[in-house]
Amino acid sequence: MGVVNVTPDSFSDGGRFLATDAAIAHGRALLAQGADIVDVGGESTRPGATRPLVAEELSRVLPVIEALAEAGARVSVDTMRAEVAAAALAAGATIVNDVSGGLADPAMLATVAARPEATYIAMHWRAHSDRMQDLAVYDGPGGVVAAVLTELGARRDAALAAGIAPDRLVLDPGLGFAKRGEHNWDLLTGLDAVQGLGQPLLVGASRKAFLGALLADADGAPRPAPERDTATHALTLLLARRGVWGVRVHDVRGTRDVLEVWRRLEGREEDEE
Ligand code: PMM
Repeated sequence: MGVVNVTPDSFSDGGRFLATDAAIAHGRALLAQGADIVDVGGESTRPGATRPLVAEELSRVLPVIEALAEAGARVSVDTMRAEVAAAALAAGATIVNDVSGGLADPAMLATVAARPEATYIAMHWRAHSDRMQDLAVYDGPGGVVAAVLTELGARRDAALAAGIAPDRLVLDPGLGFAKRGEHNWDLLTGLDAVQGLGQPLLVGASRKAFLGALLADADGAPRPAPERDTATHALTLLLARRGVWGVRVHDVRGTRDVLEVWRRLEGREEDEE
């Protein structure tokens, strides 16, 4: 899944793709590089970000979704708003990527369930970006993995109860959302447990701050976002081997390269068995 952020303040694109035409061109480029899905988002979720008005979010994402769907792409909309999800599905998106897992908008689950052909991605989330890092506390037994199992399991149950089909429901542990660095590493280590929730998993690690911290320079300054792709690719390989459904990434070309190598070797390992 390639990221198409149509926001003025997305940390990794620096707002370069705000203009509709630039976002469409970026989406097309990601498809040409081998993205299976392009994920179009009009709300930045970086820590501390403020929310755009609904009309603003709609005007950012709809023309981009329309153009990319028309070009034959499988398009997802990255939104927490039922109104935006409904409009995006009408404009040609087939996947709703909701980082709040239905918590931000009480109408979301029913809206997606009303479109049986749509796939829903429910991410683990605790609060909007302005206060999510205050809630990055996992003191209970089993730490962050146990908490995510309980909280994401509840979102799975709510989505299924709302009528979303089990084969249309994808879960996401929500790296970086109400999580500190160590929490993300714990979740990556405990991914098998999250897979135990019984739904396919999407993981979004691409260029996130915990990788910047891992790769900090000698003075402790984090590695800048655009220079975190090699680390992202290392994680992608591990995630692919664990059988995740998808990875949400900025660098599609490099991701494809990693997956080609993995598939080639995986084929040989099977041949040898
Ligand atoms: N991360 C971001 C935005 N949307 N969606 C899902 N499902 N999972 C994620 O981890 C995720 C997401 C934030 O990253 P960005 O600002 O680089 O787009």
